[in-house]
Amino acid sequence: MRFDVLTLFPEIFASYLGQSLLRRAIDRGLVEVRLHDIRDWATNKHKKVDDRPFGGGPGMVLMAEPVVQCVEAVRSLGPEPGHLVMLTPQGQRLDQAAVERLAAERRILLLCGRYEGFDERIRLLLEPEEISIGDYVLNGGEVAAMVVIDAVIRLVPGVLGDEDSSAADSFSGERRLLEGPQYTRPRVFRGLEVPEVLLSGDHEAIARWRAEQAFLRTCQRRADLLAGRDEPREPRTEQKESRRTNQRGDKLGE
Ligand code: JDK
Repeated sequence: MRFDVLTLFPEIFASYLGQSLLRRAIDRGLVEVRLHDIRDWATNKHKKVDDRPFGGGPGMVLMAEPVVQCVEAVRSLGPEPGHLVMLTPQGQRLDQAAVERLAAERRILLLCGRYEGFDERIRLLLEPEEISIGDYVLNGGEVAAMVVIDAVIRLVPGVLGDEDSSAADSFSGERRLLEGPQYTRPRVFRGLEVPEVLLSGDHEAIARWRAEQAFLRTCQRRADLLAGRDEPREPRTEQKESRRTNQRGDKLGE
């Protein structure tokens, strides 16, 4: 999987790319990330890449020329043009289904903007897929691009040490439920004990308990994820009630 990141701030990516999981994936040739400075394609003598919006208004707009030139040049660097993704608050929300779709690409170009956004002609000429990572305003596309890379590379075979763990993720595979509680040593911490069933060695009972806990936690926190599923949903009043219970089903004091 190859990523080409087009940005005015390539240095933002350095520490993320040096992180061990990604470093190992890059060293093993599973993932490749190339950084391209959009400013290198500025044609004016001051290397200016932003300008005031026509019609007036606050802030500056990223100019079409350096961006379009940069995308065209970067596309021609590889054997295939690649799938162009523009990070923007106006895009389709990133979810695990979108991540899975992106993971099927061989080459992805991630276009990161700055200022108050992109000159519209960038969209009209390049027809990128526009992706938002959530309904809040970042200062630019770089952090969103790292989110996309981070989520996608988990699905690249061999990137995670354990081949199974990405398939078992909260939002991967068939389940699409939140995960239930997990515990590791010690068995008792500050008086809080690990649920008995997890120590029982009864693998069927453990699987049943985990499935229940995952369903319960999803009902309590993200009932929206259960919409359109076959399982019966709890009525509203019971849902409200279950917010005040802990994972064992005990009432919490108020
Ligand atoms: C790319 C620049 C900053 C964008 C306009 C918005 C209401 C008008 C600043 N998921 C997500 N969130 N944010 C981004 C993202 C932000 C970006 C860029 C991606 C490029 N910015 C920006 C738009 C505005 N402003 C709030 C008033 C201001 C992706």
